[in-house]
Amino acid sequence: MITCTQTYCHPEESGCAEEGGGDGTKCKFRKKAANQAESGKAAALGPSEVTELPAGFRVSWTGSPLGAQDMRLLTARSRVLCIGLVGAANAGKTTFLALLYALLRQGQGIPGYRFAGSYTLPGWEAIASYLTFKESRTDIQFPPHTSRSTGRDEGRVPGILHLALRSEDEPAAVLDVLFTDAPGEWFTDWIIKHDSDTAAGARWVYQHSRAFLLFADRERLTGTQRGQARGEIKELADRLTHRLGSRPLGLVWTKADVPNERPQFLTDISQHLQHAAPRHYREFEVSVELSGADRWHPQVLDSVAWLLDTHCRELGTTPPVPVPSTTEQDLFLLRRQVIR
Ligand SMILES: Nc1nc2c(ncn2[C@@H]2O[C@H](COP(=O)(O)OP(=O)(O)OP(=O)(O)O)[C@@H](O)[C@H]2O)c(=O)[nH]1
Ligand SMILES: [Mg+2]
Repeated sequence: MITCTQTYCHPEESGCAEEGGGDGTKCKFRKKAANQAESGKAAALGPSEVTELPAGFRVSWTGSPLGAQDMRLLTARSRVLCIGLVGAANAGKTTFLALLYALLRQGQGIPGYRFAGSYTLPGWEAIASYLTFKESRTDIQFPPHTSRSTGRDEGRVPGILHLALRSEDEPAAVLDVLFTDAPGEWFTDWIIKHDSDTAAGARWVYQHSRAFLLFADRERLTGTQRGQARGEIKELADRLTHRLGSRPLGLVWTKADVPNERPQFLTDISQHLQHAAPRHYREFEVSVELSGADRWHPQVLDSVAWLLDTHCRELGTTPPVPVPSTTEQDLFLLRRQVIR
């Protein structure tokens, strides 16, 4: 049997760890194991020849963005809400996440929720550090393009950032919220051919997310590529709404600081989405620009709060059955428990 050279990976039991649970046919470690088995060298391998496992790799407390396997740890402890960030390359997805974290770090809150921790603080810091003021620079820097080749998942699972939140209405329960930070190219491939190999990551996001934010780049919608940009957003909207069900969908207009001379393009996209009639739909306008911080920054927090509220409402909680006040029955037997 061909297994894997990596001690933490057991493809025969839980799928390929490198591919986020896939069959591992393309995994470099598995191929290596196969070659070793063929040449009969595998059994002779000494400890120094086995590829070393980087310290802390594949455990959830490294602080790096999570992978599919880590998600299982979270689902074992609580209700997990995965929010899929969908949009073309350069649309502003990673910057949105960086801004969200920078606002939380500054003490601002997601309305109705309290920050209760994160397994991926260094991951958040890594992207937010770009937006953080540095003495040597006065201009805003942005997080780098999310590359399709980086990460340990070979492009099948996005980097996932985690927040633990407590709802002010239900402080006893911790809500684990995951945000996918995937490269825009995945979604472009998904539009072109939804079942292609290169769209596997986008399909993963669609399948695992319980709520979505679709990113529309206002800057691109005013430039020379505006026609193509509008087409892409509409096609992404079609893919998302195809089997959306009751999952909430927020449209995020990014780069709100950039003047848009083609308001018709924006209206057109908005109408297209409303025509598809998602059950829960709202629009938000965001920008990192400090000049419009009062207007644009709160919408980052509001968009997340709206997704969480809508998701929790959709899950529903059974209302307690009212006890009639005039009853002859034993009060002990009438005790009701609301199971959440
Ligand atoms: N003017 C302005 N530009 C922005 C803003 N947010 C992002 N940008 C620009 O858009 C670029 C892309 O932003 P990202 O957040 O990396 O976009 P992304 O969707 O994560 O892109 P991929 O990782 O390639 O999928 C940044 O490098 C900035 O140049 C904004 O609020 N205002
Ligand atoms: Mg990105």
